[in-house]
Amino acid sequence: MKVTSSDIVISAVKPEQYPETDLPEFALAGRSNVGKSSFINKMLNRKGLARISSKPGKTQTLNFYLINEILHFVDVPGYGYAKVSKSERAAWGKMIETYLTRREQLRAVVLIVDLRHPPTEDDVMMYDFLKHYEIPCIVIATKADKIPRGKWQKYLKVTKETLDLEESDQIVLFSSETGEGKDKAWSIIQSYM
Ligand SMILES: Nc1nc2c(ncn2[C@@H]2O[C@H](COP(=O)(O)OP(=O)(O)OP(=O)(O)O)[C@@H](O)[C@H]2O)c(=O)[nH]1
Ligand SMILES: [Mg+2]
Repeated sequence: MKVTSSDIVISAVKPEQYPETDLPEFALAGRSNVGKSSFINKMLNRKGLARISSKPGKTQTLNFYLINEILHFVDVPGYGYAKVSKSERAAWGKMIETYLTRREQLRAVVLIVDLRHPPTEDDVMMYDFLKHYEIPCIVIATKADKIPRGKWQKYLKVTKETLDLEESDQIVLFSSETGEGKDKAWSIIQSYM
């Protein structure tokens, strides 16, 4: 897809703040610091639209991005960041669960994992959560630029096996540095619109 316009619409923490439209929506889920915001920026050809940080926990709210006036990306705070209190973690869980289970226009979750490492327990839990609620899932294995091309398939296999990925779920090798996988990711997203 050729992105001609993109902008942040709102940072929301509760359903009353979600944009009132029925545009198709795609939420980004993944471990803190895995590269969700970088994925958004690469897909939109925007360097600094979604905030990126070397410190985990940068994204704290549900950030809605309107693209070409026809769809939304929703940047979601990452999970698995150790320096978070129990009560903060519970609040996070409630916010995400409310959004994922109630948002009717949610077409698919883009689950971002790090190609370099097997998916974590939290990644597997998130994948199983999506399966349980029958929310379609697109897996993005990012940071591929950190692995030699000749080893990509080997690492991808570990990712698939650790998640116990279902046949119907697509997986894309991606890099926010090089743009690897960008066209494929867009075409899968469009197939859910
Ligand atoms: N080499 C490389 N680095 C990446 C890639 N994607 C993200 N990074 C780096 O990983 C770090 C975290 O990226 P973010 O996009 O902020 O991660 P996030 O998942 O949004 O993090 P939170 O908002 O904290 O949950 C940054 O230093 C990025 O530059 C990639 O494809 N390749
Ligand atoms: Mg982020």
